[in-house]
Amino acid sequence: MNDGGQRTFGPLGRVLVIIPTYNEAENIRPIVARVRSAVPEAHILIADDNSPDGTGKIGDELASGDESVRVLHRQGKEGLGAAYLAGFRWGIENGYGVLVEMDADGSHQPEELPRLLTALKSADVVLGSRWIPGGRVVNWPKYREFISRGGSTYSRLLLDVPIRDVTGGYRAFRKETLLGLGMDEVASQGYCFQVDLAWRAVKAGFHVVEVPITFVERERGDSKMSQNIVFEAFWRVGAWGVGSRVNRISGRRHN
Ligand SMILES: Nc1nc2c(ncn2[C@@H]2O[C@H](COP(=O)(O)OP(=O)(O)OP(=O)(O)O)[C@@H](O)[C@H]2O)c(=O)[nH]1
Ligand SMILES: [Mg+2]
Repeated sequence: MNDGGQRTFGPLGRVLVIIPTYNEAENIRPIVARVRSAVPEAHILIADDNSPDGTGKIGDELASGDESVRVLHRQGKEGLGAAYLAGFRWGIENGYGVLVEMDADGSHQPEELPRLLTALKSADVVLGSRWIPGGRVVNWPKYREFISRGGSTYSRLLLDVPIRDVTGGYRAFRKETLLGLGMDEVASQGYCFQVDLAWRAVKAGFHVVEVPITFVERERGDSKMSQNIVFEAFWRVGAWGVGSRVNRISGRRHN
């Protein structure tokens, strides 16, 4: 990972906050209002997977009254990773310089976004981190903390990434970072999607910075977290870790 010490970083450009949604009807209005007031100059893209509860329609209502809000209507539920990739592409095509990942359920507090954006002035990507000093979680049962901390430790050790919170989903990327990390080859979903992007950023030599955040457990609506998502992350990260070690060893033999 690049330490960023010698680098000069260009201006940030326009900011797009991408909010993926699936059945977040109760959450979408409050989260959009909070982003608008915390970072008024940022624009918002709601990436909705045709939520049966009408989240997309509420998004359209918000967009009709506010030029800064747009909705990307997707055909059906394809997972968080696919929604973010579509949002990143839309943002890059539409001239945004900074692409932010933020959940709809309030876990990622918009009021903390200015700190992430400030850090991005001298970084290629900024990760909101629960597991560095100053970071914390509010209202999480012990088992969630165990899965999250365990998943980060597992990924950090297997993939050799010097990041404390590898699975977190509150992030700010420069456009150039997304274009340089091989976004088009990303196929993973859920937590694994976040690990995948972080690992790619490190491997590509980008300067990755963690900023402490307070993660607040969702108060309204249902979680889309599932055992499958945890399991996917477990086996994919395991396979990547083994694969990269085998490559390193066979590379050494051939040199
Ligand atoms: N577009 C889209 N968004 C999704 C999909 N799955 C989850 N999301 C959104 O991704 C964000 C994170 O999902 P959550 O259910 O909050 O996952 P989580 O934070 O691991 O689980 P909780 O802690 O229980 O909230 C939320 O804004 C969801 O609405 C999906 O398939 N498509
Ligand atoms: Mg959540």
